[in-house]
Amino acid sequence: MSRSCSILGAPIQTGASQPGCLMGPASLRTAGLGKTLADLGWSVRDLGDLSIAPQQALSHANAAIHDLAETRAWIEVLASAAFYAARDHDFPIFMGGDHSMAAGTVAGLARHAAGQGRPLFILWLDAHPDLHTLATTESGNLHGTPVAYFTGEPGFDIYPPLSHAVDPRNICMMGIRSVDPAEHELILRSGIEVHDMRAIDETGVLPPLRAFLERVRAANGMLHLSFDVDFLDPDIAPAVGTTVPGGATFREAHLIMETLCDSGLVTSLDLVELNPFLDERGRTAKLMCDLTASLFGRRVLDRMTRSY
Ligand code: 6HN
Ligand code: MN
Ligand code: MN
Ligand code: MN
Repeated sequence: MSRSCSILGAPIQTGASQPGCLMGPASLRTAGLGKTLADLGWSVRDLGDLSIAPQQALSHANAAIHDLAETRAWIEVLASAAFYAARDHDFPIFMGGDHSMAAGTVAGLARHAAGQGRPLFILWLDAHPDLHTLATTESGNLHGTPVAYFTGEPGFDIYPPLSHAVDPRNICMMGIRSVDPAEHELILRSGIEVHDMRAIDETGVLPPLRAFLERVRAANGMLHLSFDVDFLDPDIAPAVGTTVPGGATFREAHLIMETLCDSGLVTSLDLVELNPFLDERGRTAKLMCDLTASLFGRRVLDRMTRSY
């Protein structure tokens, strides 16, 4: 029997400063994400797009924060939808939408994992650690906050209550190259494993990835991949509002996805921050589809031995 995956759209853009991410799910569908996975032998169910009701404005002591009520509502619907998608499918995919949505998807997945009696691990591919609290964000863009929220940092009383926090030691970040001072402090304090681009330059992607996968396997963990488009170098992935030079190359990104596929350990995926308004003839959407295909089993040649 083929394994089942679901694709669910979250057209949220209130966590970002620039509009456009709300078109992300439509762009990924147009690039053929569902068919690509079906062609690889997966049974694919498109669950459509989520939405939120109109919200009354919420204010916060940090006046920089914008669209708090809408983003909070998205997190709430996503946490519930992610829990059920993980219950009903082997491999749920969440199509963003800006990265604030990971506050919801990871919260729901952590609840699902706890119900299975398994720890949840997170592989965070991003130029940014997204580790601001509501008190420390200076931009007020809530896509900079999901990791602080789902690891149970204080100061998120206005977000939906978190049923199960993720242990910071179960998080591995790769591709990081833009860190604000408050985030830096939290990295040092929390024990999150962070491989910045300098580390990737020095070792390549495989040694840190393999070491992390060993930890996931040893703990019988579930593994969620949260893939922010800006992990990639802007030269190959221009459709993102927060470009930072010096990102992952085409082959580094594919090698990560191929290695994750070989490991068989990944259980869910966020594809976030795609802003189709900034794309060039759909190339970023197509690249994200191709990278997902590598994660779901597309390969040039079969290997005799698995060597993740
Ligand atoms: N993302 N650290 C910056 C901020 O505004 O807090 C950038 C956040 C980027 C968030 O790319 O998902
Ligand atoms: Mn499941
Ligand atoms: Mn991000
Ligand atoms: Mn980012």
